[in-house]
Amino acid sequence: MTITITAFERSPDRGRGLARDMRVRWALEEVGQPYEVRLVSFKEMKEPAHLALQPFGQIPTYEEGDLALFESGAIVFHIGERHAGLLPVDANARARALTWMFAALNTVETPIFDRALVMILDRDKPWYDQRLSALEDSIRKRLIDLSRRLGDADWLDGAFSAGDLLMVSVLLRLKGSGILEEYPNLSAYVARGEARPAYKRAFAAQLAVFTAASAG
Ligand SMILES: N[C@@H](CCC(=O)N[C@@H](CS)C(=O)NCC(=O)O)C(=O)O
Repeated sequence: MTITITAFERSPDRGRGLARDMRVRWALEEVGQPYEVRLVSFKEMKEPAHLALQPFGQIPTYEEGDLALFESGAIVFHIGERHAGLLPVDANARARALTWMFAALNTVETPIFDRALVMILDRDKPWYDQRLSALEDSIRKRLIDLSRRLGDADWLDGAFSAGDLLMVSVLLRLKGSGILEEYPNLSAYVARGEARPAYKRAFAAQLAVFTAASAG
């Protein structure tokens, strides 16, 4: 059955691979599943056809036969459940991988994404510097703990899993900010994720969309 995901017709990140279709592309590449991409404009994302798939009018979505999913974490989990390569077979190890998926999305992504939003939307506000600094403090709190837990391991819990895929995806938004670079083992962790062939294929595919949109 064909898998179809949605992605931005023209990603605001200009092909840096930060939009959340990237993590779904990466998961599909890790498990070797071919997929098609339906590109949507900001206008189309808020129209009934897309809202039927994604109630909040966002990307990514995932369709496979009569199954339609939204939420990048749920999609990555589904891919991991259906195909070998992203979730351990051992039940306890699988539960721990799921825990890291939630940790990435609930605990680590939240302040990182809030910082990105504030930097885009609130630069002209009188409280901008204070808010940015508070968010960066919250991020550092998370990174200190994550860095300590990772230590000198390659991945968070044994072999690479969907937990690492999401954690690396979330941390990538900080690359080049100077904050991630304060934690050399986390920088190296992110680089290990980016070095995976599946990541590279996914990144190239999303970049090709941006390049084509810019040329057109
Ligand atoms: N929690 C959702 C967030 C989805 C999300 O924020 N998507 C962004 C792109 S990365 C989007 O569609 N933004 C446009 C909008 O919200 O209007 C997920 O993980 O799938």
